[in-house]
Amino acid sequence: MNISSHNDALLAQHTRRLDFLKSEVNLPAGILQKLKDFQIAIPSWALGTGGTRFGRFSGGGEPRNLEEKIADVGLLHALNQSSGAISLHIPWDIPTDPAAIRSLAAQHGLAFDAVNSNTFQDQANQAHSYKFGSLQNVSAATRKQAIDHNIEVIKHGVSLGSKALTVWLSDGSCFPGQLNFRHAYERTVDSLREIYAALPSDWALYLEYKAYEPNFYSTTVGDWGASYSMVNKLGPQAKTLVDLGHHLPNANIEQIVSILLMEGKLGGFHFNDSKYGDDDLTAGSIKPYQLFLIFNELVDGMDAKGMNHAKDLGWMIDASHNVKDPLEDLLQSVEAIQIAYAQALLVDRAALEAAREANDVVRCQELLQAVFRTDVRALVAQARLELGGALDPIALFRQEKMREQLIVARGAKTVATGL
Ligand code: RM4
Ligand code: MN
Ligand code: MN
Repeated sequence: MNISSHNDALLAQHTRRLDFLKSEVNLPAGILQKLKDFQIAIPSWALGTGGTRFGRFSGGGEPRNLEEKIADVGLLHALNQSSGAISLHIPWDIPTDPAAIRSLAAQHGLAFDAVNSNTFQDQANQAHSYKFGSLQNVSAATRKQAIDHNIEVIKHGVSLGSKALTVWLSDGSCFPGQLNFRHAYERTVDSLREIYAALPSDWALYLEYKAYEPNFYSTTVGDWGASYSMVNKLGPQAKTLVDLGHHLPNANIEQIVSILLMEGKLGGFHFNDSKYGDDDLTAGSIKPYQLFLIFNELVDGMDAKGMNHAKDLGWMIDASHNVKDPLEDLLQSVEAIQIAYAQALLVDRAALEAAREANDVVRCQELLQAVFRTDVRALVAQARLELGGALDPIALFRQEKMREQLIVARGAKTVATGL
């Protein structure tokens, strides 16, 4: 991959854009370093084409195993220098030889982010079915199987150097009357306590919530209130994970984020975007202003607590769909996240606070929207350039015919494990 000749060809145009941005806004000291430090984990299940329940249209050259998934994330990271971690879903991606997998990832400059358990599907040879739930199940044996699976996932994570377990439960009910809500909640908390007890002391447990799907009447961890109350019962290492697609329509996600962060219970993120539900579309593709407002709260809340932006929360993408090249899509998501983060760093917080104290609603909006309407792409590109990445990762991906090369190497009909 010839990054430097690609960058040389674009340098004059890039410099012009960056100079213009610098002439328009005051860049706060350290902003480039913050952008350079900010890494976003890529989910191992997003490297193949995502299907829907109606079909799946493979794009060809999909990774056939964990090694090839790591190579794909390595490719992304080489292009953008901002995708320095991979988040694994077990059992879709079991590391059979952890030492070899670890060293392969290290060769690509990648770390292992949170590991994800899966008790929303039955696996071959599984003794008990999750049809009626896992951690909430009325059967103690089924609950134990699900608990043991989560503990197994922690062990895989430990072998790779991960530091967090993400638990997303599809548990709930499809019809009124099917479930005793209190019993389901209590059983879930009791099961989570057993998983929590198996966490290494430097690990976190992220409990993700989701309003609906695959259950359509109730979800046991259905909103941030349910997750928050549960993680509070578990202990300090348990936190809530916010997946942007998991809310009911029009939910004020930035306010949820702000409160969880203030309470010290925000663990991390699954970035994606949506028009209707858990659509898992490219981050920033539908509601970029919302993404900016979320980052605005994140930066404000993290600074209020003196937190390290890059390290103190888990930043992950959780997107997967069926019409784009997954690698190009992930490059777009990472860039959208960085743009929102960069813009949030540009907000004049003192002026915003003063306007709030003066009840100057108009000025508040002006301050935020002035930043949102500033084109910071050159700044994000500069961070990439300084790290040795490509000025225009998608253009380079296409110029070098990377997908075509993957198809030659892996075949046109490969199907990655995942959704
Ligand atoms: C769920 C949730 C989880 C993800 C699965 C594949 O909707 O977002 O985080 O692991 O999908
Ligand atoms: Mn998710
Ligand atoms: Mn989801």
